This record gives sequence, C-alpha cells and structure tokens, in this order.
Amino acid sequence: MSDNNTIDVDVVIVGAGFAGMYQLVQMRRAGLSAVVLETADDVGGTWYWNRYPGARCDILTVDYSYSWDPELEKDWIWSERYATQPEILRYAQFVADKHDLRRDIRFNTKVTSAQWNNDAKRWRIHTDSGDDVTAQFYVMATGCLSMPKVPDIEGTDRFKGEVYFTNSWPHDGVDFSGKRVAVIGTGSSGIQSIPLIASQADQLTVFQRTPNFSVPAHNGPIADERLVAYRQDPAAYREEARHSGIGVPTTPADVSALEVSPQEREATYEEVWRRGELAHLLEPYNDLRISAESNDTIRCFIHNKIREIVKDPDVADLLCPTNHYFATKRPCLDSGYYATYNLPQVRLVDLQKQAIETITESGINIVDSAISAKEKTESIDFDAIVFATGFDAMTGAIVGVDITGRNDESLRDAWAHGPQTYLGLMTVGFPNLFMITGPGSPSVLSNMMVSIEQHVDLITDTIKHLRTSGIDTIEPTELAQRRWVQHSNEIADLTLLPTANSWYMGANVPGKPQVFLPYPGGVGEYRKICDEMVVQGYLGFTLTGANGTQNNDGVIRPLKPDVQEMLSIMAEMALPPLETMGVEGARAFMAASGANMPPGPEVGEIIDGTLPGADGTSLDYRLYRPATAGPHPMVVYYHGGGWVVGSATSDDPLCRYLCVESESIIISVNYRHAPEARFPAAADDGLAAANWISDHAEELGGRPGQLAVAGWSAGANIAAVTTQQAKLAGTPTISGQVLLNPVTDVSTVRQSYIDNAEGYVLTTPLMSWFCDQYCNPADRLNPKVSPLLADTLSGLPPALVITCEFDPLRDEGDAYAEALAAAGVQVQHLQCPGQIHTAIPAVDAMVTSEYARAAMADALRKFSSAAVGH
Ligand code: N01
Repeated sequence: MSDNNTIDVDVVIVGAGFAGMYQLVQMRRAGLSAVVLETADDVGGTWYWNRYPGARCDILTVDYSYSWDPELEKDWIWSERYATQPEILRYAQFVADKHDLRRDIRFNTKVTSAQWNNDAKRWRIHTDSGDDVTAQFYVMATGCLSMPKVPDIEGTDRFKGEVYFTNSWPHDGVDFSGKRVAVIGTGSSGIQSIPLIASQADQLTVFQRTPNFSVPAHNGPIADERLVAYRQDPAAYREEARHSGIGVPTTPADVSALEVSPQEREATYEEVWRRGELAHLLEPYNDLRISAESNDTIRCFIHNKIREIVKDPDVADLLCPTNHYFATKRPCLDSGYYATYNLPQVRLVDLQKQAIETITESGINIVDSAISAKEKTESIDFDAIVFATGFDAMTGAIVGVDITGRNDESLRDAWAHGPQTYLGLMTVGFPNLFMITGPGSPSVLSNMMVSIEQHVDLITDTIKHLRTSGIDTIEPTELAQRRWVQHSNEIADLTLLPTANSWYMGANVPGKPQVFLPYPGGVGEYRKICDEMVVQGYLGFTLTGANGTQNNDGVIRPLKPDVQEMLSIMAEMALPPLETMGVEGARAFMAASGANMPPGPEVGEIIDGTLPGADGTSLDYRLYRPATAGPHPMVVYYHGGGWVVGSATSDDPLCRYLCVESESIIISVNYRHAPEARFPAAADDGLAAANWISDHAEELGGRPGQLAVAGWSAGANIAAVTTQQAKLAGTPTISGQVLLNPVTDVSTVRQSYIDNAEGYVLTTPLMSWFCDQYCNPADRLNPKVSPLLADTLSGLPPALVITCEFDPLRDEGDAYAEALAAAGVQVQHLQCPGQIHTAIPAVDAMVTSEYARAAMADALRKFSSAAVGH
C-alpha cells in the first residue's frame, strides 16, 4: 500500500468468477503480487448473479470444470449431468476455500475507471469504495455475459408489482405461488426458468419476441460412457477438449447432411436429440454451420419435435423458429420447456403479432402489430414481471468501466464501431491491458472453462516473459489487430452465423454496432494460433523496455480462411509435385482434379467447336452463351496451365461464371501445348483464335466490334501477348483485357518467386518447369512470352490486372499493371491479399475471392459498353 487509499501491485484483476479466480492462482504461482476487485460479496461471477429458478450449466459439468488442479478432479464429484446454479456456485466457493483465494479478493468493490500512466508505465484503477489500485498489468476477467441489457420497454419503471431480472435474482429465491406472472424473453434464461415458474404460478404469460431452438437436457446421472472416458485418463480427456472445436471432446464429422438418406439423417438426429448435448447437435454433419440447405434438415427435425410435444398446433407453430438457422442464435437446453405450453395456466404472446405497447402500474398493454401502433387491444394485469431479456454481451462489461489508455483515448471511443482486438486478448492503445475471453476470441462459442484457462495461461506466460526479459509494456500493432478482426469476420462470413439477429452480432442491444463478436474458428485452431504467435516472438506485438522497443509487426493468419483450409486439406493429401509427374502424368492429374470442382452456374447454351490455329492445326473451343437475348459482346478466354496442361474446358466454372455475370459470350479456346509445340506456338494460336472469332462474330451470335480477351496465368500471358500482337498487326480490335495472375516476364527471378516459392499450390519449381517446357533461355526476352519487356505498352486496350499476395507470379503481374499505367493505358489493378494463384478460378469453392471474380465480370461489362460508345 503506497498511501491510505492506494495499493500497488503487479497485477490487478477485475472479476472473481472462474476467470479471475484462476488468474489469481496463476499470478501467485508466478510470484507476482495481485489483487482481485469484485462487485459481489463472494466469488462465482455469473453463477453468483444468475440465481433464477432452473439456472443450470448447458455444457456437461464434467466438461465445465477446472483442469488446473488435478486434485479437484477427485475432490469434487458433480451430482448431475448439468449441475444447477447452487451446485456450481458451491464449486467456485470450494475452490476459493481450498486455495485460500479470498484473502486477495476485495469484495463489494466496483471498478469505476482506469487510466494508463505512460510515464510510470502503470495502470491506476479507481473503485467505488474510494480505494485506488495501481498495477503494471490490468486483467479484465469480467465475463462475456455479465452486463445486463438495459430494459428497452416503455414504462418499465412504472410497474408497482414485483420486478425480477434473471441476471440479478434475489438470493432468497422467489415464491410465485398464487401469482399472475409475466416472463419477457425466451433465450436460455427464459427457457430454463419458464417451466419452474409455471409450476408455481397461478397464471404465466410468456412474451416471446423470437422463438429459440431448445433441446431437452435429459438431466440425471452422468452417462457411464462419458465417465469412463474421463476417469480413465482425465489429463488426456482435458487435452482433447483443448484441441477440439468448442472445448468439449467430440468427433468432427466428415460427411454433409445432404450426402445421407433422409432416413439415416432422421435416425442420427433422433440419437443426438436423445443424448441431449448441445456440443453434439452440430456434430453429426460437417456442413450444418455453413450450408443453409443442410441446416434446414436439423431445423425441420426440431420443428417436428416441437409439434409432437405441444398439443395446440397454433402455439406449436409460434414456438418454431423460422427466422434464423439452427445455432446461429445460441441454442438452449431445457427441462420440459415446450411441454410447459400444454399447461392450462400458461399463455404465449407472440410479439411478432402483438407488440408490448407499454408496461403500466398493474401490468402490460399489448397492441396488435397489424393495426395502428397506438390502438390498445389488451391490457393484462400481473403480480410479477420477470425480465429474461439478456445481456450487453462481450463488450458491455469491458466498456462499462471508463478505461483511458495511451494518448488519453477511451476504450469506449476506440470501440465505437465495434470491438477492435488482437486475438481477443489486447487492444491497440491500451498497453498491458489483457481481456480474458474478450471479443475476437472463441469465448462464448466454446466451453468457457477451456477458453478461460487457455487465456489465463497465455496471459501468465506473457507476463512472466516480459518480466524475465526486462520488458515493461506490451501492446498489439495496428496491422496485427486490423487483420485479426478481418480474419475473424471472414471466418464468420463463411458460416451462417452472421445471418441471425443474435447477441453474437450485438443485434439485441439497440444502437450497438453489429459485428460478429466471438472468433468462430474453434478453440483448437485458436490455441494453435496463439502458440504460433508466441513462438514467432510475440508476432503482432510491440514490446518496450529499458533496452528499447521490439516491433514484431506482422499478421498471424495472412491467408484467407478458405484458402488456408484448402491448403491444409491438400497438405494432408501429401501429393507429389506436379513437375515430378511427367507431362502426361501432370495432364491426367489436372484433368482429374478439375472434375472434382463445383461446376459453376448454368449458362444459356454451350457449343463445342473447332477453329484453325496459326499453323492450320484444328483447335478446340467451347462457347458459353448467356440465357439472355443476343447478340452479346464476346470474350476470347485463354485457359491456365503453364502452356503445358489444360484445355478449352479446363476453366469451365470460371467461364460459366463470367458468361452469366458479364452477359457476354465467352469462347474458351485451346492452343497448342508445350513441350510438343514450343514457343511461340501458343502465342501465335492466341492471336489466330482472336482473329477467327472476330471474323466470325455474327455467326457465333456475337456483336461485331465488341471483343475482349481474358485469361488466367499462362492463359493471361497469352491474352496480354495477343493484345500486343493485335495492336502491332492492326487486327483484331480488342476492347479490353482481363489478366488474372498473368505471366508477364519469364525470368522467374522476382521476390515473389522467393517469398512464395513453396506451399501455395503454384510453386517456383513448377513455374520453372513450365517455362522450360515452353521456351528456350534465348526466347525469354521476347515480348511474345514476356510481354512486360515490350518496347512500348502505350496504345493497348484498357486492362484489369489481378494479382494474389501468395503467388510466385505476384510481382510480375504487379509490374505489368504499373507499366501499363505508366504507358498511359487505363488500368484497374486489383491486388488480392491472402489469396493464392488457384483461388480465383475456384467458383463456388473459394468464397473469399468472390469479389475478384465479380471484378472480372464487371470489367468485361465495362469494356463492352465502352466499345459500344466508341
Ligand atoms: O439472454 P438472451 P439470456 N422485448 O439474449 C428477448 C448464456 N446463458 O439471458 O431474441 C421483448 O439469449 C430476446 O428476444 P430476441 C447463454 O449463452 C447460459 O436468455 O432478441 N423481448 C430473447 O428472447 C445465453 O445465450 C445459460 O428477439 C426482448 C431474450 O429476451 C446467454 O447467456 C443460461 C426484449 C433474451 O435472451 C444469454 O441468455 C442462461 C424486448 N425489449 C444464459 N429484449 C446456461 O445454461 C430482449 N428480449 C449455461
């Protein structure tokens, strides 16, 4: 204690729930002085406040237990599968007693504000007791669902009867016998409490704004099979949980819900319904989180269950969630919830049809939503109103404290448009402030106990590292934080999660920015990311100490999530490099793997034909015609494949996409391949094909004078060369060029050949092999293979040049775009961060590159309309 009202410690921890308690243990173990500040008069956090009837865990309590004290595994035996709130609170108290935690916890102490002192490199925390704490490290262990949502119903203060909030329930309980009770809200708290309140009350009216999915808990003794796995080797069991998806040992499925018969699916859903575990509900199929069609199968299954249980079909209908997919809002676990609506004293008011107009002194007035909002239709009197209306989740408790960081910036302002964090752990501008299970970490999408322990261990190891390395402060970099937020959102966007108005999105609190709050990539993957961050020297953090500043700026997951997933699958397949397969082997392999790609959209018509190449060889083409009335603008498309592999049909999905989205005829033309026909055969065929198509525009259904070229990789090389050759020859007239990952300089020496040499499908050795197959060293300076080396690029048609960050060809594509622009050519240059060479043609498979495909189609439309104008 430095003066009467201030204590100085190494670490201040806010909150004495499971997170704060374990953080205190770890700080003591590390030999650091720590104090915990807690508003309540005892430990327990969530389990201290949420004492409503029926409050229980919705993760098996055997999983929802600390793993850091192996003795606890023996000392504490849960009485049920899902322990009740009093039992979980007793567990927290038992741990506090066993480890004598209370001596370092200041109860009845609410933190009001906190300021970072940049000179002292310490935090000063103010409390409502008047005491201040200063500390080098400040840990917010305030929980994700601890700040009650402010009631947003007109007249809430007017009611003269009893008012209860599920999230701050009276300690002595409530007796609803003989009373007329209203419950507002049908989230987990409402769904757990409603059956018990109904069993006491004279009348119960439930006000439901959104029906929720709920599954029966089938509570009782813990299933033997689960206990066997756990008791055999508790440490291994816990370790499996740490590397799982949601922090509970489960076996991920590898089959889609749509790949099995309806009978098999039904039987599987019956089985998971019977098991009564949320963790297993999304487990049976691998696409319930990402495919609307698959999710519909489980949605319908639960609807049918509700209709089986609830006798009144109209009420059953109201209870069936139809405006969101299963698990896009947090699903609930219940004990007799749906059957409660069969009781004569229970009434369900659907707030989609009838709105709460106001709460009055004696009850609630509801109006029919279909009539004028002011027209009162019914007034219901109550003795008690229970608000089960939820929380300002994930951010509420953190910004509820007035936190001021470096540069006097307030955290509230910094997060005005949604929380900005690196790994959900720290935030820029707030040195040495850690959040346990903060926004941007798996947190509420996981077994909280597993996520809490991982964060506490990480924070502890970090503080120990700083101490032993003479480092005073740690803070994320802007880049690391921005890209983490983006990465987390990109994963969410691959799922159905952001489609619901959920508290995961902040949608339940009026005015709250709507962004997806937790990290949806799973606890195992998240743990791996955090471990890699540490191994890479605290990548994404700036560390400052007496010896200066280490700026470890960087991005921990630079690849787009779907690209990364695809690369992991390919890595598991351990395929031999393409260049080792021989020419015929490579061609056969590419043809076979192309057949497994999603087919792309339907087009109006496909015609296969032939046209003469430069030496008269017959070249295949495939014409894709839009379904709309023609004639259409035309695009000559050149496929990728390093001048060695591929065909007129090998980029079929992309050609279909471009046809539909740009409303153009796409003619994918083959060209002679190397090594049988070496340079300049492919280049000459490219020009010959463009001329032939231009000459036959009308008979092909195209509009004469509206001819663009497009290509991917070596095909983009041919497209670029064709525009140059056409300009020199004066024919054909080309309205624009779309160059996707173009080869523009076959010297293969640029930095991107070093940066992206291996691991991103197109490798530097493969590219060298392609070049060797196609041309001699002496040819490589020829602009017909290295269009970047042309004497001049001026006068070429407008271009869209797309390059990908993790592509050996990146730098030569970038250089071509810059050279075109320097030569006065109209260029749109799209650099795609986190993408690889093969991502953009993968229509319907690689979602994060959709914008680049859309840009290609958009450019083609613009080229043709400019050509019309011309
Ligand atoms: O809160 P909620 P909760 N007028 O936000 C409705 C965890 N938890 O306390 O969906 C009318 O889920 C609101 O309607 P809508 C668990 O993670 C765990 O129940 O926004 N209605 C919704 O129906 C859970 O998800 C356990 O349209 C209004 C309800 O109130 C999280 O805590 C137990 C309204 C709020 O549901 C939150 O659960 C309990 C208004 N003005 C909680 N405002 C376990 O089992 C809101 N609503 C471990």
